[in-house]
Amino acid sequence: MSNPLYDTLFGRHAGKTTPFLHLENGTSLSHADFLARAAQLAHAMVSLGVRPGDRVAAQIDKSPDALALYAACAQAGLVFLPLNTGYTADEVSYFVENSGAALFVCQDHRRAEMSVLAKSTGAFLETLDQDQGGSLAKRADRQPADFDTVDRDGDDLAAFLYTSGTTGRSKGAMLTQNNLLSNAQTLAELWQFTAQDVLLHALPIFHTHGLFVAVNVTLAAGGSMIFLPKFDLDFLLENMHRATAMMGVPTFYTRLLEDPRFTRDRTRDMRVFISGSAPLLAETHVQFEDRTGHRILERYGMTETNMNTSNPYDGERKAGTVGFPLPGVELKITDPATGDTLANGEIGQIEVRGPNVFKGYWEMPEKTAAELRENGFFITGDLGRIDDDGYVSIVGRDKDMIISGGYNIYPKEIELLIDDQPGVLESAVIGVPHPDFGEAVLGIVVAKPSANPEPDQILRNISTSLARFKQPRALIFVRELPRNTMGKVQKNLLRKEYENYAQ
Ligand code: MCA
Ligand code: AMP
Repeated sequence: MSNPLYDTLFGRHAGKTTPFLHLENGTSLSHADFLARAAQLAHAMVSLGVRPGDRVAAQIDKSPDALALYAACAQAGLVFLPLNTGYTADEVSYFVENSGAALFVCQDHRRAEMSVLAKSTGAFLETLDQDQGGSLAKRADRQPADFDTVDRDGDDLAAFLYTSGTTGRSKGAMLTQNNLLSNAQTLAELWQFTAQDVLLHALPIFHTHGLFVAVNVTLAAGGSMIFLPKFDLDFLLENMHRATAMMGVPTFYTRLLEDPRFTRDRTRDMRVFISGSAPLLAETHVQFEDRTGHRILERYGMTETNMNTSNPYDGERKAGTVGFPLPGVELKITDPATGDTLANGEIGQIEVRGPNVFKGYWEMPEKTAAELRENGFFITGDLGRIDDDGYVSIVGRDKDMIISGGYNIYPKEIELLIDDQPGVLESAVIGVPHPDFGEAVLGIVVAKPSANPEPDQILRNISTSLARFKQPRALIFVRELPRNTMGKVQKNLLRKEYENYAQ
């Protein structure tokens, strides 16, 4: 009997009374208490009728219980499907319906709003809140604190994460136990994590970075985490001396650097700062080293593949690069037209293959076939090059995507909503440089002849269907969109024209 993901990341910490989570209020939760709670949550879900292989969608605030729900899913052989808390009910309904989730766990205050969608999809609806609140927590309180781990194979699904596409429809990336486990073990070893490490955890846990990198690496090494509900600059500054490592998106690092309280002295006890999810500007890398003496370790990953490359722990961390392919991961640069491998120094599409690469998109065989080659190489949609020392750089994207504060935003989804508004002929949504978020969303709109739509009204209308972080910061009306001879909108020209808009 075995369950590789649960046994390796969670089960082996059974009985440990040392702290696993250090909480904001000064208390801590031991490994043993955390696992007992996970077991109670596993029982609670099973008591509802949820069975191995079922999907559990969760749109819940970050808390020890939220993390225990992930462990509970692993233990009960359920497929965990975490969702951004910023998503509107419209957005969530697609994920719950498309995944065929058997259970949807939401924030307690949104129960009424979500009950319609749960009814229409047939999913059980439960709630979970911070401080062990919510109906699932109450159900769990009455359950035994140990649970017979469900047998799983490394190739069984462990998680679904939805990632948007250029067509505007989200795809459920199916991740297996082995995908998650192999990556966690590789990274823990590469970044030299040990049981003595204390990770400053301020990322959300509904995406790869906060959950499958930060949490899984800590679990693989047996370390602990200072577990914050969200990014909080003051808390980070005051508590950095208690930590040894931090993982963050570039916005974390630029925000720290903007604060004069962030000094070399505060980072004295830190071992490593890791960045990813969005490009880290070389100048941020340099400023960070000047201020603290630490060289940020940048790595590169995707929802479909977890992590692909990393700068070395020992050895040169080259600013502006994402380092080397991880041990066990093959990476090549290919010609987008022919698929042929290009020589070092040439720019092409990045393809990766390894135990980290997902199983495909849920119920989307054509999309899977278009991106995942039969030989196992996944076409990332990123453009890059490999230098003569073997360092990979990302130089652009083949896919039309904006990264704002580490969140990915697909313009098509927003354009479809704007184009539907009264008086709008068409639109193009672009990312422009933003000092805090890296990129900000801007909508360029063409009105129908003789129509005069109000930008604020359009923004209000689409806000009910779109998470706040995806909403354009502004709409700019133009007479027409620039197009090439094929009729395709030239977003590069728009990005150039409005490059200073958000600065
Ligand atoms: C918040 N807002 C945002 C964002 N976050 N707008 C655009 N982009 C964002 N990322 C909105 C808020 O709703 C608010 O709107 C306003 O901006 C100001 O909010 P603020 O308080 O400054 O923001 P915050 O709460 O401090 O959040 C910023 C943040 C957060 C800490 C950077 O977005 C964050 O934790 N990002 C991490 C994302 C992440 O984990 N990505 C990993 C994906 P209003 O105007 O109403 O006030 S995994 C991945 O990409 C791959 C696999 C990988 O390689 O890791
Ligand atoms: P996601 O859709 O959340 O999986 O986002 C993955 C995408 O984020 C990648 O395909 C890259 O475009 C981008 N990304 C992740 N890490 C980095 C990085 N270190 N530098 C530049 N882009 C990155």
